[in-house]
Amino acid sequence: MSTEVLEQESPASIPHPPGRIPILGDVRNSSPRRPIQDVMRFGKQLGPIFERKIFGRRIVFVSGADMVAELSDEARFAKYLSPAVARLRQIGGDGLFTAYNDEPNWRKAHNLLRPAFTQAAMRSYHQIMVDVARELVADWDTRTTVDVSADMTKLTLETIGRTGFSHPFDSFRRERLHPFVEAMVGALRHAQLRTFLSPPLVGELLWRRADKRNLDRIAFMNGVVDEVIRERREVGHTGPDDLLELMMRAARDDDPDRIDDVNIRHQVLTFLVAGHETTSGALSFAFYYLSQHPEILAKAQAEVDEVWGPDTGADPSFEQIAKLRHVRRVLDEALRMWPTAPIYGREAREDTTLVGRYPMRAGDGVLVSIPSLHRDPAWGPDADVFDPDRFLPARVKARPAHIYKPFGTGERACIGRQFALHEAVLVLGTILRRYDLEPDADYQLRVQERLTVMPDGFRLNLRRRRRS
Ligand code: MNH
Repeated sequence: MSTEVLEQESPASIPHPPGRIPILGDVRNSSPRRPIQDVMRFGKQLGPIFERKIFGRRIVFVSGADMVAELSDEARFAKYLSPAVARLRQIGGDGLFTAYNDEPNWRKAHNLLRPAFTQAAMRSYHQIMVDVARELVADWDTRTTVDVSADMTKLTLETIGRTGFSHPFDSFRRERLHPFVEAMVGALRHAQLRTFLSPPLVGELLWRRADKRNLDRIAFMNGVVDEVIRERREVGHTGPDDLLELMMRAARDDDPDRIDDVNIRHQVLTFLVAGHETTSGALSFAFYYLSQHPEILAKAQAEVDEVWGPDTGADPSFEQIAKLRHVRRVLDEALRMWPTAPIYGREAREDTTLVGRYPMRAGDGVLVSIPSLHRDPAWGPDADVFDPDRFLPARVKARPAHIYKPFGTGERACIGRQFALHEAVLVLGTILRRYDLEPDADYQLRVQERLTVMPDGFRLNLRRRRRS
């Protein structure tokens, strides 16, 4: 199942989309601007495992609950870098997200940064997250209609900037998104198109201009990061440790896990991107589904009122966040419908056979389509329906263990999971306590893709809640 082998014979039992064309492969009925939604559609047609061949490069997609359960076995499988993620090494290098398993900087950075993701660390970020949510509210108080994805992006960039690097991006003082976001979105889109618009369709030469523009974007992002690092060297740091301080101190102290300046830059860039793009999508989808389900919205508002008390301007405490159980289930369910980092790869450590039927050689990789896994028959017949009560503890326990993977799996699973959940529940609670949400009556969900997924053009109409 090597993905780079030309014209390799494929095991007959793995289906592929209809209309395969010699040499070009499975390029019909596919859109390089919406590769995830293509994969979701093919999964529906072809079942829990299928392959796509794009100019001789064969990619196997898996979404069956039984297969994903096996792939979660860390003794047999490890993280595999999909072709799209491998492209992101231009940005993240051997930083945490894009490192190959055998690159020594992964373990070092993982050891160095793990303390920044403990419960105690979350506690130290809480007030910053509250402050950023307040800035969002101050902005929303002046508006009657808001662009949800754009504003969630402002919020999450601000949060990771301040918590991770003590660096504000002044997002709410800008009319437009920070230029860092524009460069990042452009770079993610470029990586997506570069992966799914294959060379014979668009010759290498035709990419020259787009590649050059992309290098400019990356240079711009590097400049933002270098400024953050330079500021730290000059101004120093006070207050609780942030991500940057953990890395800089290790370098100063000759820690065995110290990483060099180039790798620090890769980590900063990785966290600036991974730490906000996916959380903003998750929040945006949660708001979308809440706006579509008035009874779920009302229940969530009632919970916030009860647990946090009415909106008198008092901030929620750290402990009050995790008490919003229903709000948390809304978020879990939004991440089931639209896991915002929708694909992860797994490779075989040794020669093996997946579910006793699909042979894999050591190093062979497959891609898990998380949105398809999240609609596996094991979820029941109504998997396309938004229903937060699926995440009631008894119902979670009644399901197989490995059918919900919005944060990936194993040692390379998301390090920022608790961070994202704390931030997202805090923001949902803050907004639900203060506003009634109404969608534009004729809005139909469109999902835009840039390796991550995000609602496109979704606006909410806000009204301050009236209390009886
Ligand atoms: Mn996050 C890895 C999803 C929020 C930082 N993240 C992953 C993976 C998934 C993922 C899936 C595994 C990818 C793979 O196996 O190739 N992450 C999410 C989602 C959210 C999210 C759905 C929000 C919702 N992630 C965050 C936040 C941060 C973060 C917030 C940082 C503050 N994530 C990472 C890093 C990795 C990662 C770093 C790579 C971890 C590793 O390989 O060691």
